[in-house]
Amino acid sequence: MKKLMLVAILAGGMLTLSTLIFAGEIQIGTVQNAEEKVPIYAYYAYSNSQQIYLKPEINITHPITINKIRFYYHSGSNLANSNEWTIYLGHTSKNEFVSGTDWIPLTYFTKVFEGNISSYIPGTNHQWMEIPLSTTFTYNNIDNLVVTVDENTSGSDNTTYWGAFPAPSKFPPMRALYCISSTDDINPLAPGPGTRTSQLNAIQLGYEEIPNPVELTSFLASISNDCYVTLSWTTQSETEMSGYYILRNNQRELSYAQTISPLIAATNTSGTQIYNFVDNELNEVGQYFYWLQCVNLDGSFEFHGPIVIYFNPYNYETPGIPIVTKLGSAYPNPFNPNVYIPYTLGAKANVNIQIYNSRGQQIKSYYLGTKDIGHYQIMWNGKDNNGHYCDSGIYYIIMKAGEEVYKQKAVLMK
Ligand SMILES: [Ca+2]
Repeated sequence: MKKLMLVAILAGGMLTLSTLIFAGEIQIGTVQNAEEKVPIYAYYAYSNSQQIYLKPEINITHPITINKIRFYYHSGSNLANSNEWTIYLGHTSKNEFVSGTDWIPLTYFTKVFEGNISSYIPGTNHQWMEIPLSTTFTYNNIDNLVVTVDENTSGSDNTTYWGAFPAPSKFPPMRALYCISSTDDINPLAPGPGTRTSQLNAIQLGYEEIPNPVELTSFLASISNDCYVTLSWTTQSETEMSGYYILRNNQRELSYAQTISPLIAATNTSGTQIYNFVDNELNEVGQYFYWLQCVNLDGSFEFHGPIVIYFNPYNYETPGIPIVTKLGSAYPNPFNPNVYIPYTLGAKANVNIQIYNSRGQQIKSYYLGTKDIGHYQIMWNGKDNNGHYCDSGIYYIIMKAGEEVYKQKAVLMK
């Protein structure tokens, strides 16, 4: 059983996914006017419209996956001849339509609804009309949003009004464009010349909850007696998770941190799950930063951390835990040409350290004399007793403390 010598806990305590997304609704625009032309112009047999909603109006902090749209049904007919709608959502960098032919091509739009909206018409005036989308659309929260509605039922209805904004101004930006036909069903891919208006529909967008793939409740690092760093993390629920990677850097900089673990497979259990990964590659004294990468099945991922530890295997002073005599792991390993050899003494002892090559020849000796209880290290400069640099290869480090003998090895790699 390893005793924990040091525990570093992430500042801030409990972690949750930074991109946690809840189901929600947003409204764009406040109903100020009654507008007959958009999204559909019921007084004419066929109509088609595009409206641009600006990113600041949408005013969200992260991308959302839209799954319903509501238009404000102000007043008018039951749309008996205006009920076959096709709705497209898309992105644009445009802020307005500069002419009656400045349609935004539907090439990259998503057809989110196609069908009869009769059942969605509110029973009374001045209500929101909710249309559930058959295909969701993820708004990127970078561009502006375009809503296109194409009406395909032959015949016309009495004028029908929709809630709109803003209040009229003298030089309003023209962010809506519509066209009508009394005879021909309009092709939304090539609508023909239309008319611009500054009156946009007030709309509401519903967006779906994206299940939180993992809830992480802790991410800890500890250093054991044998100088290994153990990273452990606890999850409360996992769905659609592929697994985890541990990354490390000696600076607080994720962009060039090194991935030091294989993919540690997730269990995808709903209960508490504890994971551990042991980093046994540290050998240089210093600060180390660790990150946990959570990888979802779809390949998307999140980083957590960093947590920081100070690694100094030669300077443990833990009250109540007696230190034992041992020869520590040489570092760095492989080395060239200098290598540090740590050791601790649990009792006062006469200490010698000898270094042997792979042929069993003693090539370097340190007669260190009598030492008190404590932590020590020596540095070997890679030279033999004659002052010559040694060749690449495995070297055995033998420490004699009193009557006890301890052994380690290190690789000189030039
Ligand atoms: Ca019609």
